[in-house]
Amino acid sequence: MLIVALDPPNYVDVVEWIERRYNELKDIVQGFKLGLPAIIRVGVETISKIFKEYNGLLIADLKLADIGDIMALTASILKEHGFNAVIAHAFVGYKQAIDELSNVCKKEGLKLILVVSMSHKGSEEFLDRHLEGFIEVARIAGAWGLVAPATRPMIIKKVREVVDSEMKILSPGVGVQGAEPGTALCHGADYEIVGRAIAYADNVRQNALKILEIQRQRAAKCRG
Ligand code: BMP
Repeated sequence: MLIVALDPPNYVDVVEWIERRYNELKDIVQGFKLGLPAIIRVGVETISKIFKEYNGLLIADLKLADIGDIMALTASILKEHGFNAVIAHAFVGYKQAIDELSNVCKKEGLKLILVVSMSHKGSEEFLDRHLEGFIEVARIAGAWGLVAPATRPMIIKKVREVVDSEMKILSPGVGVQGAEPGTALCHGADYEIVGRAIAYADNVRQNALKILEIQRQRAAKCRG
């Protein structure tokens, strides 16, 4: 299961860049994730036009980390513009923060995804010390999914052992950040998030197919 992060580089026509990748990949991946590099450059209005016909996961990755009212307002705006999932940080806590965001997500039919650990080294400095607490926030909030790093698969394993099997685990860090395709899936993730290894390749579709095949082979081995 594959989600492609569309983070357009500088000096490209962003609309054309996103459209091309969307058209080349939409029938073979489960979803797309757009974050600040795409959203601040073309805005949600334009993004909603590009993905108008899309039925897969369309994740707004603004890594929300604010008071509840403002995250809730942001989530409604994103929903109005066609996104069907939003990512927020769990570290802001439940009360007057994730509780309010979660209520709006439920009301609007948005999937709430909470970051419990990250793929870069600095995640060990603060975030990872509170992993259990963040998982608890996600559990109380009834989050749809969690972000946990493909670069440190033992964290995924730990998360999978304690969360409900219904809760999805989405794992970035595959490709450029070093994790091999399929490793996160073998440790309990539901989706691997891949950005540059696909979106920056000369042949985007061919690279995505290659990654899907490696995922398939590795998952077949580890799942027996
Ligand atoms: P790439 O495969 O090009 O490294 O991109 C990874 C994507 O996942 C980026 O959009 C990044 O913002 C996101 N991400 C991450 O790399 N690590 C995390 O812990 C959380 C993320 O959302």
